[in-house]
Amino acid sequence: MEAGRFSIVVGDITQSDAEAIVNAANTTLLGGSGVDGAIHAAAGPGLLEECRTLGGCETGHAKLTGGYRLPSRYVLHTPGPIWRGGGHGEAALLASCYRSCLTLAAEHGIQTVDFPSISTGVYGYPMAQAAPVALRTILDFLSDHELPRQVRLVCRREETAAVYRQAWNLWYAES
Ligand code: AR6
Repeated sequence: MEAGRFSIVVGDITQSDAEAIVNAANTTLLGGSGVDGAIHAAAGPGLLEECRTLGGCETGHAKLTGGYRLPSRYVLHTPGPIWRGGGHGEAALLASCYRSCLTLAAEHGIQTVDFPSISTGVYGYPMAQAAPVALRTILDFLSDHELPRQVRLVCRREETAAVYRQAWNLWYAES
């Protein structure tokens, strides 16, 4: 993979200038709290109207909508797994969220994608365990695909970014 295609940043994903941002949604796709609430608030009512037509989304899958009043042109909605101790396929489902979003982005010719830290808020996935799954899945995808050209992990808090950076350093040390 070309250096510079992936980065970890601290910020508010609703302000992102990426072509697509990812929403850590729930299976109804009808909004909620956390980053989901922030994205719907910033996008305005048009987003919810479009989401109502989608018939929900399974955990680990993804659906694409417009970005409405967001700076981003698209939103990729993906419901992450709820943490139930780790023995219920959570890691595979979390990896599937990242892969599904990246696959959908590539299919639509999307050049730049920003992800939040899926499942690590309301859904309770421990950060230290989510970070290596997220990292490995994104970096594996980028090494096999030309699109998206650039992917960022946008963390609301510096502590979250630090956990992802540590996982990234470990990934480099191992590969
Ligand atoms: N920009 C970037 N990251 C953010 C922002 C933001 N504006 N706001 C929060 N985060 P969560 P989940 C971070 O709870 O665990 C909703 O109700 C936050 O600090 O938003 O996948 C949905 O409808 C955390 O690190 O998503 C579902 O029901 C990360 O985003 C449920 O929550 C994810 O936290 C999904 O839970």
